[in-house]
Amino acid sequence: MTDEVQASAAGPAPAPRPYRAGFVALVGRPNVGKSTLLNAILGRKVAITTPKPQTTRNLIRGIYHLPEGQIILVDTPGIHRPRTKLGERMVRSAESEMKDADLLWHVVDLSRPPRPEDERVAALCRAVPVPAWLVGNKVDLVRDGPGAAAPYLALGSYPRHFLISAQSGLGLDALVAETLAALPEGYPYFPEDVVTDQPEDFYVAEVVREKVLLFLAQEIPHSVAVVVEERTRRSERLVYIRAAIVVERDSQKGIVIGEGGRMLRRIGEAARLELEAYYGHAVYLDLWVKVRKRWRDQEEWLRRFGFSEPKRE
Ligand SMILES: Nc1nc2c(ncn2[C@@H]2O[C@H](COP(=O)(O)OP(=O)(O)OP(=O)(O)O)[C@@H](O)[C@H]2O)c(=O)[nH]1
Ligand SMILES: [Mg+2]
Repeated sequence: MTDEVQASAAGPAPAPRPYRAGFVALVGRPNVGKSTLLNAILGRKVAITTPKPQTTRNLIRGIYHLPEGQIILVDTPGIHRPRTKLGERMVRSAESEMKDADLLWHVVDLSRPPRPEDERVAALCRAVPVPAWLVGNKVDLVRDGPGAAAPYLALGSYPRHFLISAQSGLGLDALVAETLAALPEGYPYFPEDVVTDQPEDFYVAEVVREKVLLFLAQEIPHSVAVVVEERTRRSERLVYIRAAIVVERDSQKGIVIGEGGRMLRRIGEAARLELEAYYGHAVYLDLWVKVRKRWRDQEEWLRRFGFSEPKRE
């Protein structure tokens, strides 16, 4: 009798929450803040971010671990009208990722009105049988968030929408919590200590490319690839890295090197400092500039630089 009274006073024990796991593709036009959002949720940098459009060129998976589940965030290249084979490949990789996801976040920049590329992304979201949520980013830059989101909501039929700032962190908790609740029940895809699927050399190359994008004028960055040619541990406290900055024309090589080598030193210094923070010890960064004529349109170079043709079904 006493037991019964106690049981009813405490209420029934809550059912254990099921474990959920799934893939969320972050899609949108260039420069809306997809990579910034990925890093903000993970709480560490796995993708480079810059104020220049078409920063991200590859699919980058970041795994967010929670006690009740695992959200695999897939950062994708911004969807744009491509002018090179590289651009075509970037856009195709983003588009093909959409149908494999459990959920799409159509990320938009609330501080700007919709552009044709946003309309294109909205159309792609409608075309796949995967739910798409509108994620209105950069709400820190607007006075009237709902007003800024309205023209974007009119582009498609989004069952949910969120106003967030990847930069300040506003709104991210709700986005993450609701996303987890929408994922299927299942088992973890990745072990708990894995935060990204990117190989170390890729990350190192990306850090160098980020500095190139930040320091060089508009057109050149798009012509640049960075390849790590050697990474050797010289001691417990020192890693040696030799990387090539590949450009498309001799004139660009001169600009990347700069007067008296000044630009290359600036890029190298900034990248080295960041890599030292990443490794937690000294890094010897050896940068070279190479010319591979029109590499962005040459199959062989695209393949060598890691932009293989995405698999077809
Ligand atoms: N004010 C503000 N700026 C932001 C926010 N999120 C991103 N940014 C800035 O927007 C710019 C683009 O950010 P990215 O994360 O590189 O954009 P992206 O969508 O990944 O771009 P692509 O890789 O080119 O497709 C950077 O300068 C960011 O600092 C935000 O919430 N508020
Ligand atoms: Mg990006």
